[in-house]
Amino acid sequence: MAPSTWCFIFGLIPNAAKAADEKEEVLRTQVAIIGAGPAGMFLAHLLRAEGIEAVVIERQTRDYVEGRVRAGVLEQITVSMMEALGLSARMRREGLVHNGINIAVEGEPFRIDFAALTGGSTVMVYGQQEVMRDLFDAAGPRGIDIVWQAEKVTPHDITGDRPFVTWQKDGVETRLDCDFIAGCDGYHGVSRGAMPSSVLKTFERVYPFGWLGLLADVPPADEELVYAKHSRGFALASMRSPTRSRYYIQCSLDEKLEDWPDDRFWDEACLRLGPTVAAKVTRGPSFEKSIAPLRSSVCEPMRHGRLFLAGDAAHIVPPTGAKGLNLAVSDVTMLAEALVAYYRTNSAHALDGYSARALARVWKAERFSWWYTSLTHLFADMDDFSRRIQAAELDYIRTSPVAQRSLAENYVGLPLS
Ligand code: RFL
Ligand code: PHB
Repeated sequence: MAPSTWCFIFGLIPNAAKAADEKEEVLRTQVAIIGAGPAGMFLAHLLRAEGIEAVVIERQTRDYVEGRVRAGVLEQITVSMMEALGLSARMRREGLVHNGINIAVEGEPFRIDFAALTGGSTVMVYGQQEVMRDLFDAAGPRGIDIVWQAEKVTPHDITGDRPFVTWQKDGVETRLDCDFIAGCDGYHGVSRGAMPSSVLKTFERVYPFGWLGLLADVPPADEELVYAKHSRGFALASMRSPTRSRYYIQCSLDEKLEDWPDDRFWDEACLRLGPTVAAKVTRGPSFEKSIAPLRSSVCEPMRHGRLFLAGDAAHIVPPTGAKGLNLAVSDVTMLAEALVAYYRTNSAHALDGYSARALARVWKAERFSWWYTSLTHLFADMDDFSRRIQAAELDYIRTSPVAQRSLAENYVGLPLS
């Protein structure tokens, strides 16, 4: 690891107790951040901007993290965060500001006008891959330390005064002493599991279907996203740029990618989007195809001792509401504020309030994502009554500005309170 990478380290103490052939180094920082996804990297930038030392420890390579095709829609708070951190130049050039979305019900589209319904709020279509590239590109010049390909990353002594994180890399075991640990390691990370089961409570809904997604270098069907509720299942026409489209269709969980050649995917997506939208769909060869399961999950509390969880490590939403990345941003905004207050005033008051404050916003996004999923997907156990209720609710949204306003307010993102 380059010496400059470790500009924040107070001490490098070889451990004499280890056997001669076992190497160990001991380092120190203020905040150890586990995971270099959106939560970990936004937190690292926020702390760096306030002069707080942090080290990010990531299990994968930069290429792997940057290559994952995930979120596409940024709420206003995420756009503002990119701006406040001085990371918005490319987003402003290449991102697409969207004033609304379309919802197609059994092939008939109608529009939700966010700007008109919310007093001017919009969302930004700018892929998570682009956000990660901007965060990583600026990390080096700003002196943000990232350890890539760290194995066996483990948080220790989280309820004591001196927590630390250990990992292995290139045959060297490293111990990072710190004041706090931020668990930003996603749904499959180690941080949540470090909290005792007697403390942690998980609330969960697993949906009996997934999303089959496709990326292709073809122009989008519409200037805005089209969410489709169809008796064959949900579909979504999204985009990454004026020349790159992202489509999804609801699928069963045991679906196999090899059973979905491009032609079959395009036929099914067009059927569900309906004739008006299908007439504008440009088909083309896919260069990425994947299936994602859908889940709603929240763990409480989001803090135990000196370990703080943020982003997918603490909660998962189904992608229907486009909230996952944005929730990671709101969590770390609150966590960074609390850490700054601690280091400035020596008061733990804001840190003590972090979990409750973050969860209040998380649960509202969970509610919206669950509701929007229930509204637009086909559930195998739906009886005729449920189908009629779903149709009535969609018609209510189509015809009521009051109902549209609530959808719009939640989609563009609730304020941080
Ligand atoms: P991440 O992105 O999972 O990053 C966690 C990082 O931690 C690393 N890690 C470890 N590092 C060290 N040691 C360990 N033991 C580790 N275990 C894991 C991982 O390698 C990874 O780099 O979590 P984070 O930062 O909380 O960010 C969450 C978002 O990535 C996620 O919520 C969004 O992608 C969700 N999402 C969407 N969110 C939106 O806001 N808008 C959208 O339009 C949107 N669309 C989507 C989505 C997610 C999707 N999928 C595939 C789940 C569409 C899809 C299809
Ligand atoms: C995407 O473009 O990947 C996307 C957009 C909106 C969603 C989910 C995913 O609700």
